[in-house]
Amino acid sequence: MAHSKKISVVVLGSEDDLMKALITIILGKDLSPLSKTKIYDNDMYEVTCPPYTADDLKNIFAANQDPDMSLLVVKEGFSPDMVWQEVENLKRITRKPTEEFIVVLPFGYKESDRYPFKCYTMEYLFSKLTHLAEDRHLMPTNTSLAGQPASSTPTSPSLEGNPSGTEVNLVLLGMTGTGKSASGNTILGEKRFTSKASSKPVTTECQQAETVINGRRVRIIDTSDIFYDERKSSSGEHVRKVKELCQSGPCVYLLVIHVSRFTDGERDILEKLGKVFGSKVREQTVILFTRGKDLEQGGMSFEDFLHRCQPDLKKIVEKCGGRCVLFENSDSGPDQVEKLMEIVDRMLK
Ligand SMILES: Nc1nc2c(ncn2[C@@H]2O[C@H](COP(=O)(O)OP(=O)(O)OP(=O)(O)O)[C@@H](O)[C@H]2O)c(=O)[nH]1
Ligand SMILES: [Mg+2]
Repeated sequence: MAHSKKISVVVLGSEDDLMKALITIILGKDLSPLSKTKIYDNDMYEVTCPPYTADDLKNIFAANQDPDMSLLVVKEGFSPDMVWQEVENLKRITRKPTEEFIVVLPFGYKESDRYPFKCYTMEYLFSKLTHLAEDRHLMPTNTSLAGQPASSTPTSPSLEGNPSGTEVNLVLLGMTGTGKSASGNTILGEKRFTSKASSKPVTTECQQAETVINGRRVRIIDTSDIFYDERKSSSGEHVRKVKELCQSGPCVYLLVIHVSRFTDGERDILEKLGKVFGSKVREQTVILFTRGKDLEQGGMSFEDFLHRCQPDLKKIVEKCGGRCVLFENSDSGPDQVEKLMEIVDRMLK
């Protein structure tokens, strides 16, 4: 075990049972009875759970000037306004900025723009904690948080080299405006990438965000349209960044295509991708069609669409082994992500 500084976490709130449950999961050990004066720890994390009074809060933040994470635990059915007031109160007492306090959403809650405070879903919190520990080289060699195997062996961007089978990089590729960022947000279950209607490219830098789906750590890599202006040196730079991010595990490309707008520029997209990511790219690609509602409104099923679509598009689907999925990002139900992950799981086997 390395001798790096442990990750310090402060757990706040008035819901003792929930706070105890959270700390138990973080540390992987029973804390009975929960004491508010103790520091609980294991090899990676150091958790404090101070009494929820102004004096105690002042003390803990004075003693522990810079905790890595300050979590506010709330219960199911919480009122966003009340929680916001609580965060403001914490800010006032501790003199820390409001972003310092992360509200931990109860299981099953999704992050939403309507919350006026910074919040994490449980899954996102645990992936964040795992990453902090990895960055600080605190992870044991074969286990990570919540018993998931760790994943530090670098591999080339391929489907192989994933001994643990618990992680995957999903790279969103495609032309500008097709819905790459929107699809990334759908997979993440929260709005992390900027997605909007625009006459010029919205995403100009490669970005990443992580989630956990069915126990698998999924890193979403959102890209700009790498072929938008191939003459620019930035195009090569984007490709380099994507390849670098994909070193950490197996990689599946999601080629995003607008279901009712297949353009000339997309006809030879697999060949173009082959040139930059290697000839095996089609074996690693799933076609992700967006705007599923367009088909619904036209009274067409996805199967009909695939059957009747333009021959060039049909060829692309065939070259990718028929692996395709239909998304409607304006109505992001879990089914579409489940279908995608079934395909991804099959590819990784
Ligand atoms: N109705 C509907 N709109 C969508 C869907 N997917 C994307 N959009 C909209 O299409 C527009 C462009 O989406 P983005 O996610 O920004 O597209 P992008 O591929 O990331 O674009 P760049 O970042 O410019 O490369 C936004 O207004 C989205 O809301 C979808 O499935 N249904
Ligand atoms: Mg984008």
